[in-house]
Amino acid sequence: MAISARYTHIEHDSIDSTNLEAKRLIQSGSVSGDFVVSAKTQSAGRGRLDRAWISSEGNLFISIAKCMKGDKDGIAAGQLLPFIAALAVGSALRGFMKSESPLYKWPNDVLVDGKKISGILIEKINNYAIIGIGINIANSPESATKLPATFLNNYASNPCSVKEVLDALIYNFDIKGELGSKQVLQEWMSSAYKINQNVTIMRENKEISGVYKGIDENGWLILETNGGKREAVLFGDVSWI
Ligand code: BT5
Repeated sequence: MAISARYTHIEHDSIDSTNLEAKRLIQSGSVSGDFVVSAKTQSAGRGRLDRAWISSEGNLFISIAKCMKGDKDGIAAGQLLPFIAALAVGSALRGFMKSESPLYKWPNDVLVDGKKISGILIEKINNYAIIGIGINIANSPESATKLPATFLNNYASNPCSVKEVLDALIYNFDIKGELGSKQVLQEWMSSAYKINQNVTIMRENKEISGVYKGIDENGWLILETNGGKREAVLFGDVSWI
C-alpha cells in the first residue's frame, strides 16, 4: 500500500512545519492539485492557537493539502474535515495495534489509554484545506504536554516504520473522505472520548459543566447542563478540565 497516486508527495528531512511549507507552496503557486508534505523532523511544529507540537525523529509529520469544493449532505466539507482526519488516524493506528483502541477527543485529538498519540491542525488557504497531522510512533514527549502523551510502538506487535503508518493514514483518509456526513459523524461518535460522562470545558474563559452527549449534525459538541438544557459548542478555545 503506497501513498495514493492522487497526491504529489514532497518529502523533507527537516523543515520548520509541514503546514507552513504547504502554505508557502500554495502561495507561490508551485504545486497544483492535491499534495502531501512530510518531514522526518520539524523545528517549529505547530498546534492550534500558537501552541507547539514537539516533533522528534521517528514520528510522523505530514500535511495533506486538498482542494476543497462545496458541501457534503448539507454540512460544509471543511467542517467535516476534522472528523474525517481523526477517523483516518484512528483506523490507521488500529491496523497496527494489538488490543487498545484509539478514542477521539473533541475537537481534534486522538488518544490511547487516555494519552495523546496524535494531534490534528487544519488550516485554510485560498481554495485549499491543509490537514496537518502528527502521530507519535517511536517516542513521545515525557513532559511539557498538558495531557500525558504516548506513542504507537507501545501498543504494536512489531515496531512500525513512519512510511507504513503514512501509507495507512493516506489510504484511510481517502476512504473516510468518501463516506457520507452522517456516517462520518456516527463513526466518530462511536469512539468518542468521555461520551455520556460529566465534563467541564472552558469556553471564552468561562467554565461550563454538564454531560457530554456527543456531537450534532454540524459537528458541534453537545453538552447537557443542569436542568436538562442542551448547549451546542462550536470549536474555539475549548479545553477539557
Ligand atoms: C494539536 O494542537 O494537537 C495539533 C498538532 C498538529 C501537529 C501537526 S505535525 C504536522 C503538521 N505541521 C505542523 O506544524 N503541525 C501539524 P493542540 O490541540 O493545540 O495541542 C498542542 C498541545 O499538545 C501542546 O500544547 C502540548 O500540550 C501537546 N503536545 C505537543 N507535542 C506533543 C506530542 N508530540 N505528543 C503529544 N502531545 C503533544
